[in-house]
Amino acid sequence: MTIRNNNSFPGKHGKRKMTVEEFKEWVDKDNDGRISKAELREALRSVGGWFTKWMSDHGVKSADVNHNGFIDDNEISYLVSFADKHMGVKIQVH
Ligand SMILES: [Ca+2]
Repeated sequence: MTIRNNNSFPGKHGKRKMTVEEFKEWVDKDNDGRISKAELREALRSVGGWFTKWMSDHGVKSADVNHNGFIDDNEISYLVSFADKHMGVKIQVH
């Protein structure tokens, strides 16, 4: 397998870098513009994260400032440090 671009997931190779837009595109599977616990959990799973149920609960709770159960566009910045710590993803904030 040849890795030609930065679309491969890290693990042994360090953190994956992406912009907020790319992060959203990756996690927001149904493109409804917000991230649910299930979507976050799926993303965690795809990077081989542990305790994905707990982690996604925790991630959404910590970012969901208006407590509607989803991470909206304006809350996604709160996920940056979570993604950094728990998903091996370095989100580049402009
Ligand atoms: Ca969504």
